[in-house]
Amino acid sequence: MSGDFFTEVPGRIGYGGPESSDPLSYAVYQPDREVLGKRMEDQLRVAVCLWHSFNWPGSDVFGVGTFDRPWLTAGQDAATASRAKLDAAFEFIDKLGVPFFTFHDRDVAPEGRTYSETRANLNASVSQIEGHMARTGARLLWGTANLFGHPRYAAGAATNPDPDVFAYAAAQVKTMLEVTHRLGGANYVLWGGREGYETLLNTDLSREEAQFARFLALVAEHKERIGFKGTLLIEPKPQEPTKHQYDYDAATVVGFLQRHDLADEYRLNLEVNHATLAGHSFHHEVASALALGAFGSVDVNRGDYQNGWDTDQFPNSVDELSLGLHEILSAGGVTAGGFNFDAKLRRQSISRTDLFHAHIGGIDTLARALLAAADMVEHQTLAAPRSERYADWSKELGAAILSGAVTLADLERRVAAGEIDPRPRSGQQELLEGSVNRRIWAVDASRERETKRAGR
Ligand code: XUL
Ligand code: CO
Repeated sequence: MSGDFFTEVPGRIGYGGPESSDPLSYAVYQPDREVLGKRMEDQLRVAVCLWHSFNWPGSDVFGVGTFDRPWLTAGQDAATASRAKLDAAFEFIDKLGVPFFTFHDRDVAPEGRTYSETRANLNASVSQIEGHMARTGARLLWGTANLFGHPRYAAGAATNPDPDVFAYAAAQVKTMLEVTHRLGGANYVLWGGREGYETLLNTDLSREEAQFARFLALVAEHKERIGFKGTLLIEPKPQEPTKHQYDYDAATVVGFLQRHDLADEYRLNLEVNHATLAGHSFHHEVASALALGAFGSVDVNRGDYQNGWDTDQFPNSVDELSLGLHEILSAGGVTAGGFNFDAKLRRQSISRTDLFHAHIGGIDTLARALLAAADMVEHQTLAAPRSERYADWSKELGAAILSGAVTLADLERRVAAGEIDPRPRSGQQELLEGSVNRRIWAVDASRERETKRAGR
């Protein structure tokens, strides 16, 4: 297997099973294992993101980079550095054995002195990416444009008070949408990093909303024009970097899209840590997006429950992911979307191999959650009690109310006549919590049996 950056990992990470003592093997993730009629790899469509892992040196607001990322050292020739970065990134993706990757324009090519130079830098990197894709079989889950890093975007991109900035952002997205199309991307993501405000004292909310809607309409038009068949995704996040971001959460984004007649054009890319920042659970955001017909894809990671910011840690809670995955599987699973590891190492995790440990642990957590979720779908653990709970809405009274066949006066008449006399019923929360845990434990037990049978 080619590559000389991650030399401590000689080949592709394989399945070792839960009893394996080799940390450079998967305990759960088995691409070919069948889960609800699909290969595990196709249920999860795992992606590695190029920004946290290859384009971030491990700096924070208090300190400089700590990681061993030679291509990020200052003073090098930009094209050579970019090539080294892509070589290492695709060596990693290939060795990890996952099907997808994701990137921003600026992750793979630096900003030049002029827009044309920037675009030429990007095109050169994209040609190299094509070569890596052909060689390794890696595919693009989504591309996106970085509309938040450069100082020109400090007051927003589409929502900037200066139309010149809107135009610049439009040019950047046009190029990156075309790049995503050229690379056969399954989706294109828009995260409104600075589409929000720092203070209402200088902000005209209605103007910024109109600008943002115009921008999204232009993007959808261009998608049609170039014949890109992937899904356009908006990634909700409530704050950080700005004090308040317009794409606050799933429900806010869908309301915005509906107000501007854009709901058919866009779906959502939900991120676990963004859900918690919005005061929701990941389960809530997934269930809301599905109920609103807007679910698209997932940025999988986790937050820290003591911190109020986006820590973007690798996921390690099966419980947290199982419930969200259960909703997704119940609705038929991901289609064009997938699970993108928008997660980053802690600053002290400085060995090259730490990047493998982080992804292997995260992917195993996700795979384990998938098995638990599939088991709940098969056993109708939540589907059966849910449909039982609403069963009366299919009977005479419920159906008449929903079809509009009765008025308030009709209902009052029947209540007054004593014909309708509701009796409270149990919501059974603790019973259901126990049922979910039983399924999670049952998956553990059956895996233990399998391991014993395999003689491991
Ligand atoms: C920021 C974030 C982004 C988007 C892509 O919190 O999640 O990395 O996923 O721009
Ligand atoms: Co994200």
